[in-house]
Amino acid sequence: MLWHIICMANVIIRPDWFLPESAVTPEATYSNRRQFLKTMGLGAGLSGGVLARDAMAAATPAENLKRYPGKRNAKYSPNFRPTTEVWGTGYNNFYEFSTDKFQVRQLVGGFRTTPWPVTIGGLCKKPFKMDAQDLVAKFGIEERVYRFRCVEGWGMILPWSGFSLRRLLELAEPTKEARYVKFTTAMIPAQMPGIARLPQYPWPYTEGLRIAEAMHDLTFVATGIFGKPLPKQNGAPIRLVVPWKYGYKSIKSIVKIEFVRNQPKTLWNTLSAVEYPFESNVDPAKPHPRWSQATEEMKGTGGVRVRTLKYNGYGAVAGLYRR
Ligand SMILES: Nc1nc2c(c(=O)[nH]1)N[C@H]1C(S)=C(S)[C@@H](COP(=O)(O)O)O[C@H]1N2
Ligand SMILES: [Mo]
Repeated sequence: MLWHIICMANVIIRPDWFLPESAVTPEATYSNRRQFLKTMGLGAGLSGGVLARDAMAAATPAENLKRYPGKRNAKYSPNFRPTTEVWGTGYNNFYEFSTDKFQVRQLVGGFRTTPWPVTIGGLCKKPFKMDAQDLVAKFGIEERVYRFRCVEGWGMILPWSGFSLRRLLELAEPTKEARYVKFTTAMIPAQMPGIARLPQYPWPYTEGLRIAEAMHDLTFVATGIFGKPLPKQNGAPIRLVVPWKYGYKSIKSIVKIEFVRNQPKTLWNTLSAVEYPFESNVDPAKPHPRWSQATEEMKGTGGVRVRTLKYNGYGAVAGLYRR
């Protein structure tokens, strides 16, 4: 509490990463602090600027709605024809709800995605906590049309809205000790009926990337798809999209991002390290124990199979793997 007051008095010193109080403080803490200031009789003693900042509301989903669709980033959007929205938002892997891809959409009704505080911490100088809607307001969104490749041998072409993960990570100023980034999905069994059906799984769902992979331009934080905010079945309100890796690396409904020293455990790697190696780059030459990876069925095409490309066609990442 004291820290907040000191901070607020120092209104002149605003580094680049300065964020309005309302944006960095989860709503509960925020209104508590107001109450605290009032009780202490401090509210009136502070400058008008502070009051103005207090009055600033955090971004709401309704306000953010008008940002969609984001401007398409041509660099990352070759002339692909996206998969139909019916497939993209109706055929989903999201085991917290169901292992039946057609069922997920029917089961997300009770899943609440606002408010949605996301914490960014671990080995960094400026850990922070921000609501997903404030992240959208802070970073803005652009659209990128990416190939998407699930390890089960199917693919889609999906128009995502969001921003580069790197921009968010840089805000936290990772230290030199940070070698990996770990991501964690929300675990709310009361709202996620699939969790109880898989009690042997090491929930919550976790994933990870090497820091250089996480900082790559292609690594995307998606907040929307098909020109709209993400539907819950696609991982609302924020999920990762790593287009050159198998789909399970693209973790949904993220609540925590941590800089860590050692390769983090991930849900799939813990269940089967042979089937789900940590790196998991798309590679048609490396068969999976259960699925050949040479080709993929493009969903929404009536069963067309196409040849799978190394790095899912994103050869630009090859430099990350040269030794
Ligand atoms: N939390 C969480 N994230 C997840 C999954 C999951 O079950 N839980 N499934 C993964 C897999 S296997 C795939 S293929 C993609 C599917 O994303 P989509 O439904 O948006 O196409 O999400 C990935 N992210
Ligand atoms: Mo997948």
